[in-house]
Amino acid sequence: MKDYKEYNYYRELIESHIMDFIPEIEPNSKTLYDSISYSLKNGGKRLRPAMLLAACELSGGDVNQAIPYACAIEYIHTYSLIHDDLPSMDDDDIRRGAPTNHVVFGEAVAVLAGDGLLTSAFEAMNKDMLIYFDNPELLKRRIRASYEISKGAGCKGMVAGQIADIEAENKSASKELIDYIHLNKTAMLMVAAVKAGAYLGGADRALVSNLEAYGENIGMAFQIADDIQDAAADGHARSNSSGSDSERGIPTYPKLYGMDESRKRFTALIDNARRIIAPYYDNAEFFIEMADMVVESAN
Ligand code: GRG
Repeated sequence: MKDYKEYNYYRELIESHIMDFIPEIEPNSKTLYDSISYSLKNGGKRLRPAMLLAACELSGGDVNQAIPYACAIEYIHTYSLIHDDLPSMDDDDIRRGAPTNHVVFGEAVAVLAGDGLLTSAFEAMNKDMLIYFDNPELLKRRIRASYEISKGAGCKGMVAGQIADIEAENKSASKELIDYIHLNKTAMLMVAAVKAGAYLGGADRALVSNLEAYGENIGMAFQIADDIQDAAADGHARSNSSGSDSERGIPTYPKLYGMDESRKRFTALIDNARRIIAPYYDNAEFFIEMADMVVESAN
């Protein structure tokens, strides 16, 4: 992998704060803490919080003040992976090369770890807002950021995508439906990350809407890259026990469009993302790196 300078900077910043907003250990709830900590420290790429911090900085904000929101979005992402891996959902035994949360801690604890992470995300953001009661402008930015994160994660975002995904299993999905699933399940949390960062940094309307468009294009490309990787890995030894989305009857781009057309659509989305961010070149190094990383992941 190339040396992604800005990405590495944001990633390291998040690593050093990732446990900051997880409530302290109490003997009676230690298992919950251990289970949350297991998944939070288990080598995620931290893409969404890095997007949030980079958007904040591009908008003129101070990344150190955006840490609670960056951690919140990673907590939400981590909960979604723990729940997605459960036997009642994707039933995966391995994530990031290690046993999934429910394999180590049992299903009930894994459900609660997800619940704890989701709740801690809002606790972290709300606690930060309390500091800004006397500064309506800075408080407004934080409320907007938190609202974007709630929307992207919720019933008109990631959770909506997940239910559509589950219901589409083993059915013939239309092209509209697969776009709905990909947009909501994967892209909306990335859109939320950049919009939240933009609001925190005080972006003007044009920058908010450009970052939103970037997030949507890169998020869709990210999910199609995942589909392409899945399709390429079919037939090879896989790193999880339950097989690829395609093997499990979940609609994917290569299944609906074929590999060549999927790659064309992927490239068009990446080109869009690069075109949207190009005018900010000097200040948008991370977003250029991220497009390169997504391309790398599809090859
Ligand atoms: C349970 C409400 C709920 C939603 C689950 C995240 C998700 C929705 C499903 C995961 C299925 C999946 C693998 C989708 C592909 C896109 C995706 C979210 C990949 C994982 O994101 P990365 O690569 O993860 O950023 P890391 O491991 O780096 O944190």
